Amino acid sequence: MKSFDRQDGKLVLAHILFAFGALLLGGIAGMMQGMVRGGASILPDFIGYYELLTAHGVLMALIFTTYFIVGFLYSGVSHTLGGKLLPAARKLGWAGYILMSVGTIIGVAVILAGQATVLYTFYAPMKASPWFYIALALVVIGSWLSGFGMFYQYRQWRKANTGKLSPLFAYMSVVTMLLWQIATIGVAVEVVVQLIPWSFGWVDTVNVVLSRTLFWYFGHPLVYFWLLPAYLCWYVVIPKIIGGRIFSDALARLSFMLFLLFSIPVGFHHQLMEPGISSFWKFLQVVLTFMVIIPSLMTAFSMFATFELFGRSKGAKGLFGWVKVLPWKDVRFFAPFMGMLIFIPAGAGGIINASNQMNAVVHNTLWVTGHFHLTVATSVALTFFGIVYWLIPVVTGRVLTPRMNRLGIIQTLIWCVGMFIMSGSMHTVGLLGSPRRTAYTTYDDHPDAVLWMPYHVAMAVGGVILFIGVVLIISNVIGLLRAPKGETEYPIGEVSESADHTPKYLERWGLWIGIAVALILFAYTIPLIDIIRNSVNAPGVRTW
Ligand code: HAS
Repeated sequence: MKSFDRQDGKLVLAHILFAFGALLLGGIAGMMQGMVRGGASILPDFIGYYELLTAHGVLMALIFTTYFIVGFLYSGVSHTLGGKLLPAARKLGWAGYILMSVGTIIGVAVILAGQATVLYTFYAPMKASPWFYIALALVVIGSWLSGFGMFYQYRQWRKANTGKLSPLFAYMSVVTMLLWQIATIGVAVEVVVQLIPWSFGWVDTVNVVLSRTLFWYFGHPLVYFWLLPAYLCWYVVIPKIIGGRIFSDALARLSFMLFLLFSIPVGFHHQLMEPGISSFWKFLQVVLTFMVIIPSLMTAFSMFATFELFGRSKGAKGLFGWVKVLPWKDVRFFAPFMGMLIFIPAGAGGIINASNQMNAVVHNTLWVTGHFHLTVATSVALTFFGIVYWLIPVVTGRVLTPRMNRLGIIQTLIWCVGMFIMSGSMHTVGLLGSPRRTAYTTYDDHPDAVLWMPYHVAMAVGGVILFIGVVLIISNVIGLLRAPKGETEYPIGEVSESADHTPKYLERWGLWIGIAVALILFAYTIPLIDIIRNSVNAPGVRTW
């Protein structure tokens, strides 16, 4: 077993540790805001509910995820594409890390100074300090550099290995970063062309519908940028951990390519209830939204097949006999598995959101908050937690001890219980009409609002349990850094012998990028022309 390159290990570890630092700060903010919403007045004078909500959203949804993903993908790119990053790829990785970190520090400082209480979607016409937008731009540019580093390594590998199929991990990393690069163009244009000049006062007003459309052009693929690294782990790593095989390399690659095609031209499903976009284009993007469900269904099928084939090879009988032979006591499997299991109701919630009539019931209610806590904060986060139990040992030359493994299982269970209570209450009270993005209020004791209160208390209880989960995962990360020295294998699964071979066209990037761009142009050109022509401009407001 070849040990992980030390220099590359430092780059990966720097990203992972930054991610968990953000998780801790974001977790503190989350617990406090949950308690406030549940009716406890615990906030000191110098910080408000919405500042905390902004810090929570930015740190958890944007910073924790991006750092973790870049670190994780770099690890696999280094391991599978030659066992070592090329100097240029490593330099780009560090340059990206530094830019993102400068951006994060400025952004968090501006939020805590009360100059950017605009929540993580920073909807105009709420206007933050220009430094908030500049900070975001730095984070995005930093992540681009990291993506370029991975593309460079992949390109050089392919030049040196003409005709060979690239490793699945690297292929999936390239798709994920490509999706990110194409998606972030939207938010970059919004921030650079609209928000920075407006927040500096160089222009008086902002086109609100345009800014939200550019945001959601980015905002929906953003959720798949979170999801794809989790899927990567399910497809590539989990088969190895359970001792099975990847069901089909071709299916795995095709599902990732379908995400590249269909995850971007669908942003309007976040704007179904907004004026200024014609119903035809909303309808079209909802159809494309239903297309993007297909690769998730393919992933579910593939995972079931991997588990079942493994179970049968161990002599499991009956329809679900294979369930019994899965390695339930191994946290590297258990945490991501719980993520998969919970993704079944989480994904079903997404399908509900995407349907226009049902969106009218749930939009802007706590149901949506419940939805994204199940998807990103459970399915994705639990998978990321499961990854650290082998990734930190791999890059630091250590081994996972049985005690750490047990603590990991306990952490996973605590997370699931906390999320069940919190997200379950959010879904239910959302259906009763309780709005999202609001601090504690009983609306002058309106009978409907009074009915919501027990659920808000339950949300606070779930939030406190989740915070215990945050503390435990942080202490587990520290424990892993101090684990006994030794060699841990980087778990990369092998493809099942019975799988069909992978067609070469899946690696014809020009073709796939071309189709993706064509779909984007088709779904967005005319609506954008309409939005610019009939622009609804507004001056900035500070609601805090
Ligand atoms: Fe969503 C809002 C639609 C998936 C995150 N979503 C959000 C927001 C976030 C978010 C953050 O159409 C709020 C944004 C904001 O602040 O306003 N979402 C969907 C759809 C899907 C979906 C159709 N969302 C996600 C994922 C997220 C995420 C993934 C993060 C990672 N979402 C919406 C819509 C809205 C929305 C509307 C706007 C709502 C509004 O009005 O504001 C689909 O991609 C879901 C497909 C998934 C499945 C599940 C497949 C199951 C699998 C597990 C297999 C299990 C196994 C284990 C193998 C069909 C793969 C089983 C083993 C056994 C033993 C049983």
